[in-house]
Amino acid sequence: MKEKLAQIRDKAIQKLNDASDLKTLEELRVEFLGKKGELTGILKGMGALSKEERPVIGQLANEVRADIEGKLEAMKTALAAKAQEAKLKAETIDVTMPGNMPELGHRHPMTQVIDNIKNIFIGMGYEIAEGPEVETAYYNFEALNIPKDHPARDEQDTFYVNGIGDFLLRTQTSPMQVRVMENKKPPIRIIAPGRVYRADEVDATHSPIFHQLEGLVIDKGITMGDLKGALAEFAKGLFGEDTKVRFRPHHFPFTEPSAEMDASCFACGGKGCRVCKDSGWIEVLGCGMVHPKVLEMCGIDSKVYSGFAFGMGLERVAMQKYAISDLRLLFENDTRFLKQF
Ligand code: 2NM
Repeated sequence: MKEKLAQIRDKAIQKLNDASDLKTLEELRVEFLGKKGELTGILKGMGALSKEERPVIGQLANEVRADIEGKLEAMKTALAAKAQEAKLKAETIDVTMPGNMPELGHRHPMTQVIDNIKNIFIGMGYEIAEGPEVETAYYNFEALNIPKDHPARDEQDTFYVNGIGDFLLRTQTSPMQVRVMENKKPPIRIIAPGRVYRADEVDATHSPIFHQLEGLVIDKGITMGDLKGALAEFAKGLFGEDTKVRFRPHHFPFTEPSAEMDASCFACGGKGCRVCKDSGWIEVLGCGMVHPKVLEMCGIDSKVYSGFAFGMGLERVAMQKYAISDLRLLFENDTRFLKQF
């Protein structure tokens, strides 16, 4: 019987040692310590033993049971530790791996151009005026000395808002300047950037919606010299310190005299290249001395005050500056295009 117990212990310890997972350990527990196990069988047969043998075998059986239980617990702990270690190893994170860089957005090229121009004028002491995109014919045309029969007023060129009086989508930002002249006593020094609308067919250089920036300076004794000085300074800010400007006579209903300003080509310095179509110059803006009629209509005494005004299309500036060949790209918001600026 002693031998039998020793065999059971050796066999159990051996098998437990070989166990590789918790499920096997449980099967072994049932096999050796369970109700139908060998050890229980021996304890049940103890009744047949002599009075002397019984305590000896009983004690030995208890020792064997304790040894198996002890081994079982030790194996359980060891296997659990092994499983934990394997799990940690599988989940190891390589902190030296390069991360996924989040893509950074940036300002739209139009916004960059607008901010750039705003900053140049802010640096020269101008304030920024903004106003409604839905305007009245009075502010958009009448007050700017654009007569009733002027082609710009035609429905083919202007979006009228049907059914509510003479409302329209502003075709220029000048109505904003009219509002400022009506409400503020000179000196006035403002720029008015914003969206404007014209009933144009879409092509590489036209869009029914585009951005304009106009400027206005009114004070006592403002002359064409002030206009030229301010706009030459602006051209340097936009295209670089070496930029030269020239003025060509032009006509606008709201200014007299009127001119268009060219800047020496920033790409070739005036020698002629693809950007300036070999002329050495690029057209930048329209300008002029504010017409006395406009001043009077806005409540400013044209005998005391004079001023200059100018206006430019911002898509065109962006297209020149960034060498963009098709204006539509600026409205489509294709990130493959926008990423480049
Ligand atoms: C231009 C060209 C020349 C202009 C005139 C005025 C106002 F309100 F003072 F009469 N605002 N903007 C102006 C002058 C705009 O754009 C090509």
